[in-house]
Amino acid sequence: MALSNEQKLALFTNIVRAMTLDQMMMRLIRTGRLVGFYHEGGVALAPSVASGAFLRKSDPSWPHLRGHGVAHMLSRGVDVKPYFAEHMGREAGCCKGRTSFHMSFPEFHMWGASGNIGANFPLSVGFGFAAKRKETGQVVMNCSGDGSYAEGRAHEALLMASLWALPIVFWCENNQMSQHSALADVFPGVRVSALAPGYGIPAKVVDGQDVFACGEAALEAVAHARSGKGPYMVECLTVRCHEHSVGSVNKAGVMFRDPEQMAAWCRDLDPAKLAAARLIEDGVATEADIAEIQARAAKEPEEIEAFCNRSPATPPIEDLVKAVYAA
Ligand SMILES: Cc1ncc(C[n+]2csc(CCOP(=O)(O)OP(=O)(O)O)c2C)c(N)n1
Repeated sequence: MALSNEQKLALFTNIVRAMTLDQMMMRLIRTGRLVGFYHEGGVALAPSVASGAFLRKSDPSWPHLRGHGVAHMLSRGVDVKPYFAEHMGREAGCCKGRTSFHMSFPEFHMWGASGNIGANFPLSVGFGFAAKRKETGQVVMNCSGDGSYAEGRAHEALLMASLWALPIVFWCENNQMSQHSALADVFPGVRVSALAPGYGIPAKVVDGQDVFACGEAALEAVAHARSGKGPYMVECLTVRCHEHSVGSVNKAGVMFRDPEQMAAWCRDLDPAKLAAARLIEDGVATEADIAEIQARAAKEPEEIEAFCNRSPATPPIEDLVKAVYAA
């Protein structure tokens, strides 16, 4: 399915915003202002930005953990300021700054990425079943990494979604790593989407560095599921050009992957740069248009940080214990 110029510009705007905010998170954690740890998105955010671009507000979706789902949230039009405030331990946070990064946005039917990787698969089946039974017309967007597909519940979900022809998009953001394990070491076969035909589910593999290819796949997958034809799988092939997370203890200082290879990916596979070149080449935008979009995105971190800083941090102990139900 072809994208309109307007849709391409929206995808481009959001990949620039997502990558800018990802770097903001990295600055926050490196300067001790972000509580906990952060899973850098880097050059792997194009699939995330496309995932929610063609959903309706009432469609349930699950972000993937990478980049803490910010790119998924932007794609759905969520205001991410309270989410940043939550990360910074501020009262203005989604949960008054008392938690971590597993936040839900019920108004958008966007549910928190679970700390339990793969937990969304059975829940997607539940949402899909309800949508079909109640004839709501909703589509469920089940985002995950490749890691979840090594779990039994992902396979049960694929089977049930197919048997009952549920309106679910299985959106796999495959960076070929799960934490410190390479996909090739834990997964038989070359492609996660090779599972789909076995379950009778149509599937598509796309270049995860190409935000427009990801967008076209999202458009097609959502239209398929919405039309009552059952589930659809999209595998977006991307890379992780840094270690799994920042902020967790690494006493041994071990690097699990080749730093030179990762630096080359960061340099050569930047989806925002690739998309900008395409927009200019195809006459969809001028250099000045691109610069304007980049300048607007560059201002966002300041606005978000000002919002967070206006809100008090570190509540008194009496207030903190009010949120503790058992100890
Ligand atoms: C059930 C479960 N097993 C293990 C973990 C530890 N863990 C956290 S993130 C992660 C990697 C997940 O890989 P993938 O879904 O491919 O996402 P990626 O980090 O590569 O973006 C793992 C194994 C967990 N959180 N939950």
